[in-house]
Amino acid sequence: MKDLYVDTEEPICAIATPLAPSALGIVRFCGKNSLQLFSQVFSRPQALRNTPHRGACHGSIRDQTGADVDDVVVLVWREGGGYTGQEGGDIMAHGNPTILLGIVEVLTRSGFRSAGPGEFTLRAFLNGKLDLTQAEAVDSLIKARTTRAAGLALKRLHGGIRREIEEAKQAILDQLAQVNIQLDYAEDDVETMKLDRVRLRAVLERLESLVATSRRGSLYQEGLRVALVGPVNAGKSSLFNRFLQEERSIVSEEAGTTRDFLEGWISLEGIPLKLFDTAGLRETDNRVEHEGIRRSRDLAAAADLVLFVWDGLRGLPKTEESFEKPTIKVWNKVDVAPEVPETWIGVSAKNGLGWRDLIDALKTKLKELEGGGAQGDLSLDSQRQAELLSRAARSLHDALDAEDLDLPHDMIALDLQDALDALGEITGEVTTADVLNRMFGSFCVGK
Ligand SMILES: Nc1nc2c(ncn2[C@@H]2O[C@H](COP(=O)(O)OP(=O)(O)OP(=O)(O)O)[C@@H](O)[C@H]2O)c(=O)[nH]1
Ligand SMILES: [Mg+2]
Repeated sequence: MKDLYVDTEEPICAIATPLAPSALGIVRFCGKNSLQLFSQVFSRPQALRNTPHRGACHGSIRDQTGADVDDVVVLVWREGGGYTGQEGGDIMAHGNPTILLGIVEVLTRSGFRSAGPGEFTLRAFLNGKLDLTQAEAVDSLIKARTTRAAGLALKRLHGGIRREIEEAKQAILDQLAQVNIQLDYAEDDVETMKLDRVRLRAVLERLESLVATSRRGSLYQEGLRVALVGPVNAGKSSLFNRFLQEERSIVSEEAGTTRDFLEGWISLEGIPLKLFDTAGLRETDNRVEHEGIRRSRDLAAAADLVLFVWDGLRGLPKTEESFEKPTIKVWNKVDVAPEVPETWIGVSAKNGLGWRDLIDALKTKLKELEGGGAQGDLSLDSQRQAELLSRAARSLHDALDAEDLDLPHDMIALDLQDALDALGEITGEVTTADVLNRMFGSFCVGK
């Protein structure tokens, strides 16, 4: 990937909306003197230059031959304001992909560079508009698949994680200052200081419970992979269709109908679930079906949760297959096979009987998978944050242990400093270009 960290003031532009016919499409730009630069291809340069921060200016964009490309409204951002903190604008054009690409071409001809992924947000970060937890929240917000996931991301965007970290940092910093005083006056006969263990333990608990929310974070952000697995004709495709509320997968009384797997997203309690309908398991000489069955087993192995679907008409299975994954055993066709054995959930994919029970069983499993972390609505969604928080917690532990063992104060100081560094990396006070490149490289272009 291209290094994003090159020139952070250079005028850049990008299409910020999907390339599909729509009422409006937005091309955004920012950078040093970008309004002046843009005014050269705008039909009303003077009016644009006079437009105040957050003001709108109507006009048209012209190509190098002077031909109009589109009538647009430009929202103007002055330096210090806007998303990035740099001067720039959002060009609201007609949402025709050809027009939007045409506008970008006009801009790049006149001195703008096409922005890389996340480059606007990178600039917002570098200009102090966002810290890294908020920048990551922006990405999560854009990619969230359910309203609940979006709500959690918005909490982070509003600084939920940052505040937690700041509080922890303050407490650690206070203690480090005390230890340093002790170090500076080591020869003098000052009273030996003790760490405020109650306060530091409270901080440690907060950090650890934040780490524990990361499971929930990734659950909401990435969703859960749920595989419908079972013998042929058990009703996997029928269940899949009922979950999706559409006739997506072919259902037939013929055994071995589904060969390739199908996937579809649903939302349960705000958690996105990616469902897989798979080929029925049985012994077969057919090579295509055999390959399908191999894929079914792979999907079950890679899933977070398996719905093992069984045809109740066949009576209890002689041997129970284990997928070494959290599994819900579904006794399908309960409309014609009403004797549901213990530990099974009886449903009818055909008429919806028992559906509530299946959903409840799913919800219970989701709760288990969501894990601990009683931090209200806060959740970490990035592995990066979770790793750094764990490191901070470990160092804090070490500092407390060092005191228990009567180790010298400079050892305690080192541990406290490392905890601070880790926390600083989370918010982005200390980062490297490498970290930034990696992080922003996965963003959408135009954000
Ligand atoms: N009575 C009854 N029939 C059902 C029910 N669910 C599915 N069936 C029937 O069972 C047959 C097989 O259903 P499918 O959904 O295609 O089963 P499958 O597990 O996807 O089968 P393969 O793709 O061949 O592995 C069809 O004839 C369905 O109409 C149910 O709850 N009750
Ligand atoms: Mg099927």
